[in-house]
Amino acid sequence: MHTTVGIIGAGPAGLLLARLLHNAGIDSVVMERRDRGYVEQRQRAGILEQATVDALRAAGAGARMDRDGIPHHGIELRFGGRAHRVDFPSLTGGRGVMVYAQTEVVKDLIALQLADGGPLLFEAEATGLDVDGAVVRYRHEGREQTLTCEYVVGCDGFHGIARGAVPEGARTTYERTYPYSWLGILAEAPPVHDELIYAHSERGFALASMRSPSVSRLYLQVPNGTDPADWPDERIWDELDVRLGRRPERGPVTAKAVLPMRSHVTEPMRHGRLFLAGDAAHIVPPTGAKGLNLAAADVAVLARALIRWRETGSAELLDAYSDTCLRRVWQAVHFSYSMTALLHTEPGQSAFATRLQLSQLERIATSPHAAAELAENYTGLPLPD
Ligand code: RFL
Ligand code: PHB
Repeated sequence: MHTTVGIIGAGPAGLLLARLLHNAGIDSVVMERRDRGYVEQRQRAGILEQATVDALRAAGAGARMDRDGIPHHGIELRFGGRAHRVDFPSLTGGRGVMVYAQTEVVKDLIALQLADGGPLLFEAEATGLDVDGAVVRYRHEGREQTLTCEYVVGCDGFHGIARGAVPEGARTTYERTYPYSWLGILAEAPPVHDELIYAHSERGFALASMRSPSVSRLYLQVPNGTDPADWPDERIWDELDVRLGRRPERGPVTAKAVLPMRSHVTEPMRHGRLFLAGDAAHIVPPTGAKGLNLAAADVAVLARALIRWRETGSAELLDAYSDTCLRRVWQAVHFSYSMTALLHTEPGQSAFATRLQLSQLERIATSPHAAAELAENYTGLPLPD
């Protein structure tokens, strides 16, 4: 099989790229190692920046998001026994975010791609990559097969094969692991509040998010290596009561998982005819809600570069892809790191460190400049021209 752009991975990055290319008349093949049901049910992010909302609309995938997504204009910070609201529009010149789950984004993009897009192959695992020749070997329907392309895009997430296909001497990795994890639950219970609550507490961080008017998504900071079985539902609700400083309405817990946290960047995001996009190139801790949004920004930049190349023969934007993305990626890495450090309690944290956190939170609550720094980053930095 031959195509113009071979895309490995049908997460948000791969699916959105395929749509943007399809709408510009550029053919692609998407291969995904898991089955459709698995990809559509995988619980992950829930907050879309304005630029992501715009990219989904531009891809023709905005209809259900515009109907069912919940626009949010702020978040609540809780610390030292009080609550402070950060108002996004007044601090950012009118920007906000959209609460619309990654599962729904993925479902919308898959439905469109299967209805009128190029091939989208499930249970098709890329097993090898020839970067110079742009050849992908993959296993599908029990057979080893080969895809040749003009360009290959690794949208295969942190555990994919694309990043490893770049020779070690040609890439640099920057990484940090954090000394805590998140225990995340999905519950059939109305949201705790009409906006997200990010809570600092000496017992650890807590976050109250939502998926719909009847489904809550809630997180607790827990030690690394925590077994979810040690957290029966009652214990989770009791701990949320204490850390959030209010009593969420309780309901059946339908999913429970422990998520480790890391920051990771691989540079450059291109080698020969291979491009890396999304989690394949970078990971951030979820505190700033940036992972999915960075993936969407990468492929918006890449789609524009591929369209320019196809229309004019110029590879100028493709050559600039890695530098263009990395500037914005590092801003998000820094923001996610800062917000994580501000709100979590390290094992054995000193009273001094806790006072510094509280004083920074106080600064955000009292200085429009400090609050604007948070609001601008949270709602998303602009995409490069
Ligand atoms: P994805 O979504 O990981 O998609 C990669 C896809 O590639 C497939 N794949 C392969 N396919 C073919 N051949 C191979 N050899 C392959 N190897 C892998 C995988 O099956 C998968 O379908 O990456 P993408 O598209 O870059 O999107 C990135 C986002 O998914 C990610 O940044 C966020 O979900 C991160 N993240 C969160 N971000 C937030 O902003 N808020 C959150 O609450 C949040 N929760 C999470 C998360 C990431 C998690 N992971 C990766 C452990 C919770 C979890 C559990
Ligand atoms: C979520 O709804 O899953 C979510 C929201 C905000 C975050 C992280 C996760 O910062």
